[in-house]
Amino acid sequence: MSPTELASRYEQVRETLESHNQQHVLTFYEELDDAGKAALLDQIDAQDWAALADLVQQYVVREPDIKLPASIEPAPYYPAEPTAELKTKYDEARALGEQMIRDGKVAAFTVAGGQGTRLGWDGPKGTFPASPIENKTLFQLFAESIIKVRTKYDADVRWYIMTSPINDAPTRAFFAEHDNFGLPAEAVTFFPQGTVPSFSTDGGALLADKGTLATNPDGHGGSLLALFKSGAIDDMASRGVEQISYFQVDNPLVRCVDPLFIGLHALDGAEMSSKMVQKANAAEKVGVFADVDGKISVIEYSDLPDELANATNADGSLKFNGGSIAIHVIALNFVRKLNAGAFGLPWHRAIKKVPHVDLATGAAVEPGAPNAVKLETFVFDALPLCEKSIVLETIRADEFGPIKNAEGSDSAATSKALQTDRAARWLESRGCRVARDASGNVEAAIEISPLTAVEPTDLDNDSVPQRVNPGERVSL
Ligand code: UD2
Repeated sequence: MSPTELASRYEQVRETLESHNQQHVLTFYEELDDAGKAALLDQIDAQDWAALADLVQQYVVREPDIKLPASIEPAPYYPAEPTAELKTKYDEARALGEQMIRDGKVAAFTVAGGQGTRLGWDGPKGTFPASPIENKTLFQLFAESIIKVRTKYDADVRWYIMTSPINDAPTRAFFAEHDNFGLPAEAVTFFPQGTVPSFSTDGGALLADKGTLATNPDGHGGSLLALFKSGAIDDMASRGVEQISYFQVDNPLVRCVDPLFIGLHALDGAEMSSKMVQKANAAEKVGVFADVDGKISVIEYSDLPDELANATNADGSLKFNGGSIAIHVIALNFVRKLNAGAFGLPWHRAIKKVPHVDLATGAAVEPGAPNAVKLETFVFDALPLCEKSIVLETIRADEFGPIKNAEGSDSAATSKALQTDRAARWLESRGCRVARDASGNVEAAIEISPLTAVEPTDLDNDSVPQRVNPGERVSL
């Protein structure tokens, strides 16, 4: 770009920024070389500053008002174990789900764009070693589950992975380095999610360095936009995919592609469906499923008034018992529909530590305490936009053992114990005697590769040991 072109672009950009009171992001413009100047102008131009100005007013400079809907009831759900009346429907749903997988109508989809700050892992979260004996990474466990489904159903199941601009290159490199863990290269597609500027609490966009706006990924809700914008939806459609099996990168116990769940969702003609677990207790920090003005919704735990969180049924059980574990089936057509109009999920505000440049001195600031507002959208906010949505209960110990923290709850240690326990139960269901202590804890380490089994019935009797003794390490 010639100096005159650069100068005229600069003027346009400055005017736009001034009209939204964000001109400070050009403070160090003159210190940049021409390439740096052009890159900063490009980044600024790529933002919709008028829309951001609204967001700043609504979400950044003050806490948004939480409007509680008039009617909130617990959401209806399909129980994990079918009642007598539902037995036939579950059988039919499972058969339908299996047929859809065989017919290539289902794709697996992982949201892996998060920053994983809580875990303190230096790299994409999916590269974290997660399994109890073999130390397989989260990505390897999912890849092997998908390989198992592909072979079991002789099906072309594709895997789409949403990264962020920050972890896209290292994620792709990790897969390349490991030959996609045995999946054919064409079966794995990566695409980065969108980002939004991070703001100081007074509403000013922050600079990450003198020539770059500080930005953050736009939340897992951004997946519904990125699936479309990246061309992933068109790619899926060209292969005959109709349903997307959505899961998070942090849960090694997840059933990546579940025929029963997919089948129930399809049989009921749902647009986006969810799995739920019984909440561990009233105070557990998970969103709850609710029927809000006739629509299935997830209400964030922080938005659920205490009297509702603590409300009980006549038998003492929690009234709002359905915890959201972020496992969904999403119809391709629903993603298209969302993107056909003005796409809009509500934004959520989080106060986080964001390193930035001090505008007065140009020095880099590493904040010791949360200093900035990050805006994100949540995928479950699309649920109330569905014509039809179902919820299927799943057993926590079977399908939810996330790794979120370095220590304590939801850590690698708790997840590995849950993985071992599930493996033990699968072996026990096939007649194996597993050493357990008086409290029922497994006294050995057990790992069942997803290549061996993604459900207990995949285990063949010859490979199931007769017993697992205390202290043994058994890897199947
Ligand atoms: C989420 C849910 C919570 C419960 C829990 C289950 C929210 C607000 N809360 O909590 O209700 O269901 O999961 O484990 O969602 N991600 C992206 N891009 C982003 C942000 C996140 O891909 O911009 C991915 C991230 O890589 C991870 C997933 O979304 O796979 C969850 O992100 P999180 O760690 O922020 O969610 P968490 O644990 O607060």
